[in-house]
Amino acid sequence: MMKKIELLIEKIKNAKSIAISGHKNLDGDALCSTLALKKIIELNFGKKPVVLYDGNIPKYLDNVPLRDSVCFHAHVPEKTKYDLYIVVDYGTRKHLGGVEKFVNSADFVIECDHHHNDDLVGNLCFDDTEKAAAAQIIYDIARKAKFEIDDDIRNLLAIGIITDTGNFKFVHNSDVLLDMASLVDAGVNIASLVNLLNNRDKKTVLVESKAASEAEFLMKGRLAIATINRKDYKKLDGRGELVLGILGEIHGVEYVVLLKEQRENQVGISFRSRHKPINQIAESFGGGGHLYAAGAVVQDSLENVHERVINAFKGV
Ligand SMILES: [Mn+2]
Repeated sequence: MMKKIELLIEKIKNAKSIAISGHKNLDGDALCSTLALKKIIELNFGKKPVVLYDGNIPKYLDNVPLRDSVCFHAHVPEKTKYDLYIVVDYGTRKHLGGVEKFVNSADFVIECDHHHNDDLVGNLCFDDTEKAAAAQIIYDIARKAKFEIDDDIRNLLAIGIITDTGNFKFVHNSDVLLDMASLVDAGVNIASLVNLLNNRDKKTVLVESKAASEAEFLMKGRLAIATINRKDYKKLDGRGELVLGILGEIHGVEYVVLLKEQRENQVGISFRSRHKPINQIAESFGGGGHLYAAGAVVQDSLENVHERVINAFKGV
């Protein structure tokens, strides 16, 4: 680990241009761990990395520190070449979206991720699928390298952890709680960060509540399937975490599936599971993710995807 950190430090020191990105359509961890890393590099190396993104940043993240310092990828000239590209919480190559061309053309790529992925983009990898959030990997590097960190960085790392654990509901080991404890000891206030995140758009909350109230229950109530059609999808901000959360709270529900009709013949699927790993089902749809929370994007009609999902759960 120390050898890898030495190489990371050397690469940052020698880079004239540095870019950082998470996955397309950012969530709290993707946004906040990239912003935390940006600030760490600014504080410790006096350099100004750019955080590039593709897709949407949900409104509930509007008030996170340094939110305004991200740059939409299409605002950067196509031929721009970076000496160093750091991808954090990126998932897989295809989740990079519009920033992939910049990652491909960079001289050196470092990755810090906690997703399962067989096609790594990094020349130097700080990957750990045991981590609940990519923010923990950034925190780990910062501590081992003895980097200076400030309140913005601590709050950003804490938000990455809070959002990826669903306010600590998806914690599977104490490791993430120990990281949070050390952030709290250094001044992070969890209650005020949770409050800062309670900032959702009314339209999306109403669309998500409607999808939850119209959900169907199969397999004797063990499988809940909710659908957001194309018209409502336009009002959705984020991935539909509320629908997944509401249905997952119901007694007897083991699996929750959310189908989002993103456009004609394109459906985004989110899978959640209480006890059994669900990532293999997501992979059978060409997607992936974590053991109990995974997803896929399928080029097919909503009707067909709905039927295929039901078939995929036969025998589960
Ligand atoms: Mn993450």
